[in-house]
Amino acid sequence: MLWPAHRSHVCRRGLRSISSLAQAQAKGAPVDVHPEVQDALAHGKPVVALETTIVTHGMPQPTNLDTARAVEAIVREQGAIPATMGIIRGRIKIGLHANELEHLADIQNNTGVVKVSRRDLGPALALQRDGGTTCSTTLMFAAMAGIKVFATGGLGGVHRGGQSSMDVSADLPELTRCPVGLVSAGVKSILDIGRTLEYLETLGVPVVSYSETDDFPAFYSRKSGFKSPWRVNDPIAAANILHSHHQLGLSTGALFAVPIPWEYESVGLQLQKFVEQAVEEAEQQGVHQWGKAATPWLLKRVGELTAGKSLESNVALIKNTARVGGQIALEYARLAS
Ligand code: PSU
Ligand code: MN
Repeated sequence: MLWPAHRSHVCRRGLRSISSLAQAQAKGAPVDVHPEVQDALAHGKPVVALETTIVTHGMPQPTNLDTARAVEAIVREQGAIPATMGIIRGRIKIGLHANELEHLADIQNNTGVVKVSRRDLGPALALQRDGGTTCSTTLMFAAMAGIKVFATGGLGGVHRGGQSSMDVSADLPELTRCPVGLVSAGVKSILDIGRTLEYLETLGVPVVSYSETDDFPAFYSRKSGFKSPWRVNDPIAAANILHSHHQLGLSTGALFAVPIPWEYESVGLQLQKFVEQAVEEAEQQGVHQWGKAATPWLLKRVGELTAGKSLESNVALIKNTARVGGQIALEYARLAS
């Protein structure tokens, strides 16, 4: 029996991640869209969403701000408009002004700035906090605005021991609710990469290596030892995958895993033993009790142990994902027009 139209509507509403921008704004939600982003969305121009937890909690100063600006510039060079997300005094910003980005980059050493994932959103807005958006909230704001591509360094995942600690990033289920292509250099080997891929399969999220091989990359290095179920190697094919989701009304996004450029591969292999050391130290110190502080601590510790080498690789891989993200956004805009 066919479901009455209103039933399927209710059903879809139940699954939806977040209101559309127009609906949220009609209810007076504190959301501001950068005029340049607004113009691009209104005219079907390509837009790439960017996150800010990497700015507020993922990288030290001044590399955090330098990288955020460089990544915006790379997106522009591809012909797309960057929409760097953030929360400023309890307002969602879809596209930060230059001074707002500087503000978020500046306050990371103070206590004021919060790492905001889905569960933190209501409190951060109501209490008028400043916040960096994780992949989960960046996906939500992209979906809200109708942005189809999001570029970042590393997606969160299942932490080592996550099968008992249940420390699984809110980034993963968010990919089931936001029809957005997330372009990252895979997930970091501070995580349990195998279980992260298993979980994405359970959630029904396609994982696609953006590469000449189907190796799933491990952030600092091009291979994790695991394979992606799918592989593409050009922006048109990637955009077609997103377009298929759109045509079917699928609520799921897709993960495009772009390996770090070749010249960083040998450094990446050297970094691996320090990643293992940081994970061991975290376990000894009781990482499970730290909640959302676990990932920033691990990133910082790997940076210290590698005397900044990991940071150089991190900057290189995010510039690379921004380039690919810009190209995919361009092709998607052509398909959708
Ligand atoms: N991985 C990185 N750098 C980062 C992050 C992940 O290599 O800065 C950030 C991203 O914003 C990601 C978040 O969404 O950490 C995941 O945190 P958690 O593991 O607490 O869910
Ligand atoms: Mn966690």
